[in-house]
Amino acid sequence: MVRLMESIRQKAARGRLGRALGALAVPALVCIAIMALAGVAAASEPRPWQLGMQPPATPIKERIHAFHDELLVICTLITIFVLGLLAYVMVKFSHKRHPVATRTSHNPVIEVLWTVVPVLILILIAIPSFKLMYFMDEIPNAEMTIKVTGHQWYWTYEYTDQNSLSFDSSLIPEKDLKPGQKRLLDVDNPLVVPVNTTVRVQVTGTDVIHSWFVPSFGVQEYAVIGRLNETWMKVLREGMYYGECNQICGVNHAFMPIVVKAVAKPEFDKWLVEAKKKFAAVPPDKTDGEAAPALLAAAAARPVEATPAGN
Ligand SMILES: [Cu+2]
Repeated sequence: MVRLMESIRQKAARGRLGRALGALAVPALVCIAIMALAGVAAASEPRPWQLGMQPPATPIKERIHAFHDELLVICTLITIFVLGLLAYVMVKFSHKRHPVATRTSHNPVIEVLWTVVPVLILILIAIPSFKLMYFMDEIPNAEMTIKVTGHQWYWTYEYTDQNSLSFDSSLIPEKDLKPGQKRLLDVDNPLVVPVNTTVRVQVTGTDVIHSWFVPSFGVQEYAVIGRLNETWMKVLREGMYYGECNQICGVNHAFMPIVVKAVAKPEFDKWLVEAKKKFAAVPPDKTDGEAAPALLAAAAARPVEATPAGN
C-alpha cells in the first residue's frame, strides 16, 4: 500500500514537473524568437536585445562571420562530445554500479589520443585563422586613402588624395540632438566613403592611445602617437555605420563615436565638391591637443568621481 501511494505521488510529481516545463517552454520559445528577429533586423549599430554580431558590410567582416560560424560548429561538437563522456562516466561508474574503484592509472593509447586530437583540432582552426589575418592585413590595391587621427575626444579625418581635405568629427551633445539622431552615437561630421571602393585607412593619434573601431566593417585599429597603423575597408552597401573608440582613453572615452556614411560614387563626388568648400576655411586639427569645446562643457557639467590614488 505504501509502495502504491509512493508510486502515485511520484507520478503526480512527474505530471507537475511536466506541466511546469511545458509552461516554461512557451515563454522560452517566444524569447528565442524575439532575439532571433532582433538579430535579423539589426542594422549597423548596436540595438537593444541584439543577439550576435552586427550584419557584415565589408568582405573582411563577411569572412570574420564565416570563421565565427565555423568555430561555433567545432565548439558545439566538442561540447556535446565532452558532455556525452561525462554522462557516460557518471552513469557507468556510479557508486551503485561500480562500488570498487578500478586501479587503472595509465592508458598509453588514450593519452596519445587526447594529446594528438586537440593538436589536430587547433591546426584545423589555425589554418583559416591565419588566412583571415593575412586577408585583413594585406591591403589590396587601394583606390583612396583616408587618414584617421584620434584626439581626446574626437576624430580628425583627412582625405590624403583630395588635397588633404580634412575635418574634425565630434559627438553631438544630447541637448543638440535632432529627431532621429542617436544619443552618444551621432556626430557632427561623419566620415563619407564611396561604396565598392577599396579604402586604405591610416590611423594615428596625438595624445593617448585610441582605437578606431567600426563593428560592421570588422575594422579595429589602434591610434598610437608617433605610429601610422594601416588597415582597409571596402563597404559593400550604402548606409550609416556606427562605431566607437575602443580603447579606454580618458574621462570622455565614451564620447568619441565614429560614424561612416557610405554612399554611391556619384554622390560621393558631389559631397567632395561641397566638403572642400565647407571645410576649406577650417584649418585641420583646430583644437589639436585640447578637447572639443562642446565636450569640455559636457565634462564640466558632469560630476567626476574621485579616483583612488594610484589609478
Ligand atoms: Cu579614445
